[in-house]
Amino acid sequence: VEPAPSAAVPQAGVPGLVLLRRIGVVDPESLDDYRAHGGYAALRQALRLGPAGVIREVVESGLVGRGGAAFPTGRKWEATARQPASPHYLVCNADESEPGTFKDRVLMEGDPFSVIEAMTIAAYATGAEKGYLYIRGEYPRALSRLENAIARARGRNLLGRDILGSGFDFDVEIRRGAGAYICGEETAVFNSIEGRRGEPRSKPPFPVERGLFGRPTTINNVETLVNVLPIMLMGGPAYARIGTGGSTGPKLFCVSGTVSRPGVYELPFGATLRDLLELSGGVAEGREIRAVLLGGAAGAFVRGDELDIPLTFEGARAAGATLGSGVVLVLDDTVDLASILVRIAAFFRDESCGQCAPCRVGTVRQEEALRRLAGGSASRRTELRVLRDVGAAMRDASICGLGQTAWNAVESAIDRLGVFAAPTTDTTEEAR
Ligand code: L3W
Ligand code: SF4
Repeated sequence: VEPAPSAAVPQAGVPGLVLLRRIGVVDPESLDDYRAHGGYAALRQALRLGPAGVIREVVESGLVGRGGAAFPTGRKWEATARQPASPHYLVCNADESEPGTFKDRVLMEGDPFSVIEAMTIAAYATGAEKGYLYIRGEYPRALSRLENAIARARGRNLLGRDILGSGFDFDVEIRRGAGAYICGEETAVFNSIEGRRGEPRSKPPFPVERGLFGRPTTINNVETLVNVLPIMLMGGPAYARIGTGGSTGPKLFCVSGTVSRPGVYELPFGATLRDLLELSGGVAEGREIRAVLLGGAAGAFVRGDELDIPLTFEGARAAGATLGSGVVLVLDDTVDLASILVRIAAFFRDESCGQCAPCRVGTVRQEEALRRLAGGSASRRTELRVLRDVGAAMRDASICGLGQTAWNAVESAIDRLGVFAAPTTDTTEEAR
């Protein structure tokens, strides 16, 4: 049974929210209700600004991608818009599969028209007449709400030919993934839509030059696109005043693990990890936070005494972590960290597409070494050396982000949390 979006959004209905403001408030099936709550005012503003004006506002907003890599959205849009080859495509990456990530699901289930409106604005700015929304196969409710939103938008000339009499044509087709994490990698999304095996392509060329069907393509995460609506309504410079100089705007965080109120939270960039954990109720009375996994399986652990880290891209980087797509997995002192590491390693081994050897072999070797360490039967020094060697090979030589980041969380658990550290009383050669 899928929980209602409001159950996953403890802040639902709280005044002052930007991205979550309609969640739990608007009827997600009704275009009239969406419009009554400010829907489609952003598209009208975009049509007034013209494509170049829209891109200018997005550049000035400082918006960067919310899918994990934080690439400047305005630069991406500019780069597609100036490509002479045609047609151009727009792809919304809704294959939300990073373990611990569920923010895009909340947006799609609770405010589906906003995703379609934002895609329309992005297509208008970048010169695309056709958009694809690639959605994770395990999100049936989001799928049906988006299908409904597309049908209703078409019925009111908000999709299709000559949208609102502007001369701009655009329509959206939905494609479903079939359960593979790697199909969320942007070039694997293209292969999957094209009917090929969902494997990443080498980059460059970047999608802005040669993307879907070999054509210039803009691909953005759901949350990235939804941020364009407030940018249109308040203007880029005003949006840029939310957050910090290096990380502008509001951000959705997916809080899970041993907290009392898990769910999706919206905070302006710059709030601290402690602020976020207070909002989500913290850990149970008498328990302590042992670790927080920031950025998901591809991210890094921080310790329970590092909660003053600012939740910004630059703050996370300075602390040797990453915000990734907004995962905040909280682990109290009852959790067996070694078994969590084995699960993370098993996930990467399972999800590797097998195309390149460093990742195909490395993820298997990493899991094996962790299982031996967790079982306590191994030579600690030897296994840690295996892990470091394999981790370096995956990071340096893998084709895509999966292999490049598969060792991040394990490395941070060993180096920062001291998982598998030799007991101080054990002075044998083996332990050292
Ligand atoms: C034009 C250039 N475009 C880069 C574009 C590129 C892409 C974006 C980021 O994601 C992250 C990782 C994990 N001209 C460009 C350019 N671009 N240079 O910018 O590119 P890149 O390659 O840095 O990152 P990526 O491979 O797209 C890797 C995260 O994704 N991740 C997990 C994702 C899971 C979710 C989810 O569940 N919602 O997002 C796994 O690896 O954090 O940082 O568009 O084309 N010169
Ligand atoms: Fe496939 Fe892993 Fe290579 Fe990525 S790094 S292409 S997932 S084998």
